[in-house]
Amino acid sequence: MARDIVETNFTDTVAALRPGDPRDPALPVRAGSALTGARCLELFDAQLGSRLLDVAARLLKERGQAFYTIGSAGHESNAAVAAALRPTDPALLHYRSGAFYLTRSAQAGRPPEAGLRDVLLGLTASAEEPIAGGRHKVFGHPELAVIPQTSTIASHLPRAAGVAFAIERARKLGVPSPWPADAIAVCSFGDASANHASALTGLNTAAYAAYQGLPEPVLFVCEDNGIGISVRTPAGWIEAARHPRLAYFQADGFDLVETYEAALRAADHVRRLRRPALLHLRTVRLMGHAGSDVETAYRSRREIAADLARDPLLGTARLLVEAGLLTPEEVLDRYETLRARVLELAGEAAGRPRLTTAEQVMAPLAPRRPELVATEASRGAPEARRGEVFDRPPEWEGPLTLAQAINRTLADAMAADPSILVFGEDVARKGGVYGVTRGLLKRFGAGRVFDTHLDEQAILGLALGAGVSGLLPVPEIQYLAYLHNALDQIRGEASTLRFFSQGAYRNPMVVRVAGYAYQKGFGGHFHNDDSVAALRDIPGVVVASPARPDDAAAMLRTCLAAARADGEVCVFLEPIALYHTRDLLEDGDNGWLAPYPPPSRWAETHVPIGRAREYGDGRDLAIVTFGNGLRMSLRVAVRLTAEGYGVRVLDLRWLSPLPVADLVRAAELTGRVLIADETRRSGGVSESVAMALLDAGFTGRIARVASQDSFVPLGAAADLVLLSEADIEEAARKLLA
Ligand SMILES: Cc1ncc(C[n+]2csc(CCOP(=O)(O)OP(=O)(O)O)c2C)c(N)n1
Ligand SMILES: [Mg+2]
Repeated sequence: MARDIVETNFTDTVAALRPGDPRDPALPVRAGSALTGARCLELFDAQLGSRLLDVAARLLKERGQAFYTIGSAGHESNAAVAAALRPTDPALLHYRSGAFYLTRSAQAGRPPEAGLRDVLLGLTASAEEPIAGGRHKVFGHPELAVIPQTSTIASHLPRAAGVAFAIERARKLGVPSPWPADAIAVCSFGDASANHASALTGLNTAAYAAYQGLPEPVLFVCEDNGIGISVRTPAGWIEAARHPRLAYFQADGFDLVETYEAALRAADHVRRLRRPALLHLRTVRLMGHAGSDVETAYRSRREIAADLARDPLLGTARLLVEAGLLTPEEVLDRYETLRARVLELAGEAAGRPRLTTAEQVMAPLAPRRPELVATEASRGAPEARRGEVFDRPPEWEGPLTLAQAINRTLADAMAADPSILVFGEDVARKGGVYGVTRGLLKRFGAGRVFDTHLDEQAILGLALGAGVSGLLPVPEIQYLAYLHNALDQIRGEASTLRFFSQGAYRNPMVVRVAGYAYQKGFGGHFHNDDSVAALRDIPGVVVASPARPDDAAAMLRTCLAAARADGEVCVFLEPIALYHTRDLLEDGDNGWLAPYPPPSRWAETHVPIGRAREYGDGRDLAIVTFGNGLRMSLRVAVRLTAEGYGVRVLDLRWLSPLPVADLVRAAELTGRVLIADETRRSGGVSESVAMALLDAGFTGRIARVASQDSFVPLGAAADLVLLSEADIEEAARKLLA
């Protein structure tokens, strides 16, 4: 393979270096420095290894054997950042942190070639790659505390702040965590990424925690090469725009000694004071942005040449040659020997097996163990861990409203499991806008029930960090509409972790979301969001939609158990309009209340994921519905039944995965299905329900009523666009006629 200018520049420049007098490798590589010659040599090897992986990636790409090449060339001084940390410090890495990864691999005592092999298998998308198993090229390893990151830039910063928070919180609560008690989180990212809302969330969350005196040991590392794809970052921006409450350290990545010393100072600050810091590492970008990028289209030759002259490999080579630790010939020899070996390993990696079936690809998506979940969900506080005493009589309680049932279930779950945290906006002191978390702060304390600052990305980032750290987060999103500006934290982060780590890392969570419409004239669109489309198509995510108090209690137990047992990511959609509803048919009938069972009855009341609930056994019509639609449909069914029609109502209860077997059964028994869907006509739940019936070969009649493709307006005008009881009744009569 022809050598490109980065390679020839390196070898030509090294050849011209003037060797210094030989020196003892045990001594500082430069007078007075913290880096010994021997350690510098080790880091140089990691730097060379990382560079040669980029060379190999080009070769593999040319041969059509690599599928995602984004290199680390120019950023290799991040090896010194790894060296300043411990291999047990949880790391969330930028896609250019290759030398960091190789250094950590060596630090953990793995053979020198192990890290190289990992990366090459990632490039070639081999099923043998140790973290993503051919699903993506990421830096990650279960034994190196490197949590794999997707390619959505900056989306990992909220989680990083969450991991730092969780290191300390798990220790304080005595909950076992994968991270040592004195660990710090490290999180690297690029300079363009530093502008992203999710980056700002991560930095702000850490600063906000520290400002309140909370321990928040996270080291952010901005690898600043001055450009993002083709767009220059204004000179000095990273320093100018840094968060004023984050301790700031900076280093020139050309100089490995300076980088190591700055990283040591920064890491020491974070570890000792348990406070966040930003390490600003100035780098260059060599070999273009990624894959097929042709830099010359948007950068001048002078700019490219200026970066070449600041190749960090040259910086370290010069250091070693001037210190008399290597001659120029020895540097070149080291380069060539490793080059040949890496290319050899690349050839081997290209021949390793790939993923060959959809089953293989999807295996780690959401491996479910329903029996284990049923056992877990039935385990009440009487067998509580850590000797918690349960202070409740063994009889059924209530009857309770939906809000009370959720509150009661949360309290029982928290009493039984000390790893559960409840947090969000206004959930602690106020007890939630609708009182759902009332009393939890008093009972379980501020360590487990707390108000966050006002940022949904931060709330979910805390959950992501807590989830990978041994805790079981139950964050609340105050209104469904507010989930959407943070949705990537579920879509891109939470849902993908098991997939891209083959289950090595999991972020269990139960995200409670108050949602849906029908708030009788209150609030308008943002308090009456009736769209769940953006949640339902995320592979592996469980979407629970309880309508009645007894279902809410059982389903919440199921979600918590599934999160604990299988690392499940669950979104628990609570219909606001039904929180305090008491009646079903007429005032005072208490038809929407339900008794709350004692733990001894939880096994028999268990609701598995993906099982619907049926009301009635009529053979003329099945009304398929959920949420607010259930109450309206039950009222319609009572009227139709009184007229002699055989009507059954099916509450889906789970919007993902849909209870397809129960649905098809109800359809086949009646031959007529009416879908009563309070979400919007386009992209709403009814589309999937109808298609599930068609997919199953159902040949009977299907009709649907849904809300309009509109936002929900203020006041009584809301009723003009929302699914109504009258809509359901009219459509049902038409089907029955
Ligand atoms: C949220 C998001 N938007 C856009 C992109 C496309 N993208 C990938 S890398 C990149 C530039 C990032 O630049 P920087 O943060 O400076 O990192 P560098 O590549 O320079 O190391 C962009 C825009 C992305 N991956 N994610
Ligand atoms: Mg950049």
